Amino acid sequence: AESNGKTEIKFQLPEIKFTKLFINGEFVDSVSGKTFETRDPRNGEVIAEVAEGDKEDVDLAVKAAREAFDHGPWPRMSGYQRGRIMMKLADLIEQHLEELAAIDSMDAGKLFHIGKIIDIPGAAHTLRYYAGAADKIHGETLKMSREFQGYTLREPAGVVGHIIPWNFPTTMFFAKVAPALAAGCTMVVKPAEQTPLSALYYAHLANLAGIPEGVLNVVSGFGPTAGAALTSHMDVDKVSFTGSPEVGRLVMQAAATSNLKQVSLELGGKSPLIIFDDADVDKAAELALVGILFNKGEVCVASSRVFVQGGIYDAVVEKLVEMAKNWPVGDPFDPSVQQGPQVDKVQFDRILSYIEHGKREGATLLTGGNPLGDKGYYIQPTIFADVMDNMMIAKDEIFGPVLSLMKFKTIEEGIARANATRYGLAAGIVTKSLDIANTVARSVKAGTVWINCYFAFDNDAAFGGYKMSGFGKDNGMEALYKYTQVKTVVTPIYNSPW
Ligand code: TXE
Repeated sequence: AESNGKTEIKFQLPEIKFTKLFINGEFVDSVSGKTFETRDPRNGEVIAEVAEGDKEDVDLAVKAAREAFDHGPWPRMSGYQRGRIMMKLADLIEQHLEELAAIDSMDAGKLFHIGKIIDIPGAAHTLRYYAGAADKIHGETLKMSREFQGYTLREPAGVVGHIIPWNFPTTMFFAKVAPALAAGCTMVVKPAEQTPLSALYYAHLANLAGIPEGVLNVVSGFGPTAGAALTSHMDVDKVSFTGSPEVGRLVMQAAATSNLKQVSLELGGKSPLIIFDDADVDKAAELALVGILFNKGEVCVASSRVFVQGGIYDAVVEKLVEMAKNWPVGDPFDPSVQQGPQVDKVQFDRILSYIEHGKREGATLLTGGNPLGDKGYYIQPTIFADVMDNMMIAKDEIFGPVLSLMKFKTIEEGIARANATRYGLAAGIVTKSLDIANTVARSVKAGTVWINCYFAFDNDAAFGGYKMSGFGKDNGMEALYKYTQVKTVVTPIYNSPW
């Protein structure tokens, strides 16, 4: 298919049913009565008016979560019971699969056919993974001196604030909510202002599944108001944040100047994919291209810096450019399309300005570089070559379909340049050599390393950053433990034989 970005597919869009805040088991208007618009990035048109939560609404939501934590059934019921309710929520999500995938496509410009097989079923899987873990949260028996015996309890962390971004509205919602639910926490979720719709729908489904009132509250609204109120709240015990490094700093500051709440941050990246001379050219080019274009480059682990060793540089570049030119961009409801519109005008303009920077800084534009069509926020797959490590396009997270290509000679050079970034979220290695793969995997400073694959996520695979990509993991048992706190209990022991 030709890249076009013009055709808008006729698709029966779902009716938007949930646009109010969900607090203490009920959908309510914001205290101020204010609403904000959420728009369809295919055409910039308003989809719905959504309740705009602010400090007063966050206060009410935190109060409900506090009450549910201190006196409600959720932290007190057995892990097995919590797990059963979470399983029910997973079933409900699958029953509404098409509708939910369509909502994220309208709200975020995500591919409908991918949403149906990855994002939405993935949310159900995540819930089931943590549901199964809810009755297996163990402490340890401690090896203390003969006079004492001790053990640890893993208790729920308390009231949690989750602040989530717009690139994976469903995946991020459950990556944070599911382990926190399993641990027995209660919570307030602040979805991104660009994509509040599926989060509000999940509040409804959670209610249907039997999650008690006050356990899962959703307050839609903006970052500096609703988000900041959550991070500086004296009665929130922990904040889990995914977003930009700039806001990550504000989250830590707010935690520091309020009640020193625990914080975990996932702040994006500038992930290297390092392709060695012995790699299969077609496979390497495909990994590099999908690595940057999946979800239109709005991916925190996007392979935005591709390092290719001198011996196969020309061959990989030729293949990459050919594939990029034929990459189908267009309406996310079209099943033949691989790239939809950027989430909003702000991101669209930001990406285009980075492309201009790249040109001005002297990188060679091999393909793309322009918007597509006359409506909506579509951008051509864009590849720059001759990118120097100190150029802005090599340093900043662009969060769009823009790839920077770099040529390297030795393994040492590849490792050093891959690590020459303030970020450290993920890295990819393409090689047939076990020695190279092992050496690079251990040398690269990143929270996830993919060898001869990319985007290989799993509920069981802990995910999070090194360096300025943040700290604290999503996924895996690590994420479950993140929502617990460890208590050590000690008793004296008399006449121990050992
Ligand atoms: O992020 P923000 P933006 C990166 C990506 C992108 C850039 C800017 O490079 O281009 O950040 O995106 C909430 N207190 N990532 O501006 O503002 C906000 O409402 C509390 C990478 O959209 O960080 C939203 O819910 N919360 C990233 C969330 O923070 C605040 C995903 C993220 O928005 C707040 C998204 C405040 N003061 C962007 N200000 C990833 N790691 O995948 C904003 N928010």
